[in-house]
Amino acid sequence: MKITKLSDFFVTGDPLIYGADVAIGLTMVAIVVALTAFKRWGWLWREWLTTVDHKRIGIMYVIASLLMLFRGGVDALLMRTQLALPDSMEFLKPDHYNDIFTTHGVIMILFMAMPLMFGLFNLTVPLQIGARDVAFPLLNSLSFWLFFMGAMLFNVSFVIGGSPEAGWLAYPPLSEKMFSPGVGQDFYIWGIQISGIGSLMTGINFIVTILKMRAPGMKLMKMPMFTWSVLSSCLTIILAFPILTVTLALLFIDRYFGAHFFTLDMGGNPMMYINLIWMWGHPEVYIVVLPAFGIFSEIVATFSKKRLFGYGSMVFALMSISIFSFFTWAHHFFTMGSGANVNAFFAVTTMIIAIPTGVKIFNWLFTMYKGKITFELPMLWTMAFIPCFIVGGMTGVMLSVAPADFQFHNSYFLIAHFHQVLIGGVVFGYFAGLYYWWPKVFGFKLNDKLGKWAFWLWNIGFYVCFMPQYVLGLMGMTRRVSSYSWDTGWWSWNFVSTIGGFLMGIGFLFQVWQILHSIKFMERVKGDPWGGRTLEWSIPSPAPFYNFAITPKVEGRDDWWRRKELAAKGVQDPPPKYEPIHMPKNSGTPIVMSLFWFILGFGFVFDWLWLIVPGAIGIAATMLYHSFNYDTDYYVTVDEIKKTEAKAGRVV
Ligand code: HEM
Ligand SMILES: [Cu+2]
Repeated sequence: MKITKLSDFFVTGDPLIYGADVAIGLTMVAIVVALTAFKRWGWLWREWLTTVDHKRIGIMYVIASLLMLFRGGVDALLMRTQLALPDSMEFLKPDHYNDIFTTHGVIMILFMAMPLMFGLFNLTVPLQIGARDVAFPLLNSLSFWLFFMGAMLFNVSFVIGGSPEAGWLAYPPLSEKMFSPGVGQDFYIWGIQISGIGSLMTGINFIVTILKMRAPGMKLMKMPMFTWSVLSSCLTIILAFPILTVTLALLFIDRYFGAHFFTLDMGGNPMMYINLIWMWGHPEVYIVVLPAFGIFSEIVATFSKKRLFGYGSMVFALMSISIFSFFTWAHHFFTMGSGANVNAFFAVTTMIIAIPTGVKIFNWLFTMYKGKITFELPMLWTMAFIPCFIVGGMTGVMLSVAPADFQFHNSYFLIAHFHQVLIGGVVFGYFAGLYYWWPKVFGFKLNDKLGKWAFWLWNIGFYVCFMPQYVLGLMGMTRRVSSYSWDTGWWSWNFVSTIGGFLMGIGFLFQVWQILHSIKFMERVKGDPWGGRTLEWSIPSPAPFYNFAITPKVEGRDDWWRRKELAAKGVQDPPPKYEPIHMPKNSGTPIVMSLFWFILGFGFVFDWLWLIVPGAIGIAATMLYHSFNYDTDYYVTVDEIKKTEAKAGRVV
């Protein structure tokens, strides 16, 4: 793009955006000043930016995703504010509203849910399977930095160049050059593409980790349920994400080189895009929800003090959901004229998914039955999830009835449905996981009282916000409208809905407060604060950098529980015999290479060859440089292990 005046580059003219400019500028200055004043640059680089430790990478994922939850949440509240004040006032102009629902959707799914999920994978999986790290630690760090740079590239669009505004899935022809001539759509393509490569690599990394790195004795059917859910999610990732990569690449070729894959003139077809994007998009929603199922399984068993009911059927349900998720994509366009037979097929395959999901819910309920339940925060979130997800699932089945969908399609009924499963299932699930594993990761507990406030605000806010939207949908309010007239009778429902949105926003603030408060009054915990069942609870909290001083030998499911039972009967573990531990060294390659990806992406967005070329050369050069680096690992000495273990205070 040729820049002839300032407003070609910086987004101008909107007071909200000027406010954001100032806030971003001030925050960056504050960060730089703080790092310099406290002499923390070296520490940041050595301990965090170049780390290959899965636990630290997990923490960085969690922090980044919570920031994105904030950004996506602000977007949501801006939209809800506009919808509470229709007609009379143009708080958001229609164009700006388009920007915001597009960035909100993309950020929530790709830059909030996905990284929060990867954060939990990283924090937990190696510990659950008794491993020292993931299979490819350096690749893991590269995945994180690619996600991060992709997210940043996408995020700068609202102050530089302009946001995408063709919806979160960017249907052509609207997303083609002809109808979206600005750079927003290119930010969309490159932001998602770069982070998507990272996601694909994470999928591969965790599949290999789970298949190859389990402690001796941990047969597949002895794995903790969360690990199973990660495996099923990652298998879905490696089948689905290549479809996304290709689809976005084709859209890029359309926009950049004037090809016509997705335009009707010159023989292309937008329907092709819509099929492809949903072949990724539908499995994507299962990719994010399956790990939540795994989290609930761990929590329900731990806080009911019982082993998980129906282990085998849980595994079977996870796997069949990931397979079936690939045969349902056309339910997203029942109304687009596929014909009755095609619609019937996809309606039935969609409804079938309710069966394994129902099996899982019954298994959780049976696990709780006659259990000694304690209502700690992770368990509260799990209990809130179950009814919420049942209602969301049932409205989903309603939508999957093809003829009925002609009524519901693109109405607020749909918006209410998918927020119910995404918030009630995914967000509540990951919160539960975060509360559950927090003491493991950081070695201290989160304040209970503030956490309960947050819990109730989120839950009440959720129902106040989204139940009215089912009604609005039935009253005929369609999605993606920024205004409506008073005589529709929609105002009061929308107003209530907006109040609910703000309650959830306050809930989020309580969580931030909860974290800050708990850091201040740090309540230290031992290795096993909840009375856990799986291996991650058998080592100190926070885990030493090498995780397990001695690789555990696994004999049963819930092996840590089994060992505790044996210990209660007086059976003692033999005294540990330490051996040197082989560890990977930190590396700057991932962050440097990802920075070059950012430069390349930015160059493509503005079509600046002078930026594309150094970006591409930089990527190739870092790769080449790294392939000549043989100094990648080291051994931790027995002495150091002994010292670290003594300091951490072994739990057994
Ligand atoms: C925290 C409370 C949330 C509120 C108040 C909220 C609100 C909204 C609103 C007002 C819209 C626009 C509806 C329209 O005009 O079509 C929307 C769309 C959307 N939201 Fe949310 N949202 C929330 C959380 C989430 C979460 C957690 C996710 C995903 C994990 C999510 C994913 C989406 C998606 C994919 C869209 C569709 C965007 C599009 O039409 O292209 N939202 N949301
Ligand atoms: Cu779907």
